[in-house]
Amino acid sequence: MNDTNGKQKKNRIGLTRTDYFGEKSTLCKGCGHNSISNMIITACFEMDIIPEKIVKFSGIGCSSKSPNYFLNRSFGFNGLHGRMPSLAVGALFADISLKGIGISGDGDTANIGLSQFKHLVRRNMPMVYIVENNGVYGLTKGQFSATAEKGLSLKRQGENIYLPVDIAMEALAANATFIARSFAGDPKQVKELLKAALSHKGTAVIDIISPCVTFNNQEKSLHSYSWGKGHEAPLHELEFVPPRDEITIEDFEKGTIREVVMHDGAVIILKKLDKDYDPTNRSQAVRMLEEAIRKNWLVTGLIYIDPEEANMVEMYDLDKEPLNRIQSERLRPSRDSLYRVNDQFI
Ligand SMILES: Cc1ncc(C[n+]2csc(CCOP(=O)(O)OP(=O)(O)O)c2C)c(N)n1
Ligand code: SF4
Ligand SMILES: [Mg+2]
Repeated sequence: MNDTNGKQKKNRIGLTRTDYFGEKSTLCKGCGHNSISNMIITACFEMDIIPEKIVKFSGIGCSSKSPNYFLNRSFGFNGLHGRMPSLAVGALFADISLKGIGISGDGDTANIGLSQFKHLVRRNMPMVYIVENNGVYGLTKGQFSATAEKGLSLKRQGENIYLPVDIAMEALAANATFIARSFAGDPKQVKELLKAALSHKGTAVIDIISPCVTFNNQEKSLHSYSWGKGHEAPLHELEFVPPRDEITIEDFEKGTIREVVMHDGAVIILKKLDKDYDPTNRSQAVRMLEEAIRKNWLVTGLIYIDPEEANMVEMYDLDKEPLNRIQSERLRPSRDSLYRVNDQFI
């Protein structure tokens, strides 16, 4: 991104987009995961995020390698397969000055890590939880994952005989406060959802259909580029307006928009398409997901949001000073206070 003098454009904190880069990706060319990493870079750059204020987490998988490919200046922790949520809970509880970005795969989240995922979500940790969903275990050469559709037939795997797990539905059942679905082939929507997710105070789950071009990209597969391109059905057109920017209503036709005000004052603007969908209505979200599952619809957009529900930091009423910065002298009870406690039991 260059300005009119050909110089790299800077954001409000003086950083260029390059300052948000990671290492060069070693994933296959055309893998959906690469496109998501690019959108994370752009969203963080455009939101003027200080990279050192982000902490990255992942489990195991091609998807879980992705944190290496964005935000080199942020700390990151690559954990065990399916165990990223417990890592994230510990780290974000210890340092409440950080925002988490977790990258997982469909195998990492919907197979081995399903219970970890659900407990993270119900604790409403302040983090973005991205599932790069391709219906297979890419890293271990394309076995069916729990999100693969029944009847999917792959060259070396035969036919999948099981019904799939729907990540958005699982998140809803676990009382997630932000649930979205997108498609790696729709980078604009991915970017706007990422911005909204980064502004959410609790756990923001984004299930992104992210095709594995090596093991699961045949035309009829529900996780392929061609299926996504031909069948994506957005619930709304979505735009994120940060708290510092004014909403200019002339940009939108009155009566066709719905605004969701976030806790930090940012606004998500949802332009109605043919459907009149309200993402703050939980029962409408359940009905819509049920119908989408039944009819194999790739419904994308903001599925559900509750911007006010307390996150884990608020539940524990933690002090503003992060626990990991408090010196041991202040954490350790004084000799006098210990005597006072002991005296109560004499
Ligand atoms: C405890 C454990 N079991 C199995 C594995 C082998 N394994 C590594 S990655 C992976 C699945 C990755 O699939 P997914 O999360 O969908 O990521 P993708 O590679 O498709 O992006 C498996 C089964 C492991 N590393 N650890
Ligand atoms: S094997 Fe599939 S998921 Fe893994 S990098 Fe290649 S295209 Fe991506
Ligand atoms: Mg996968």
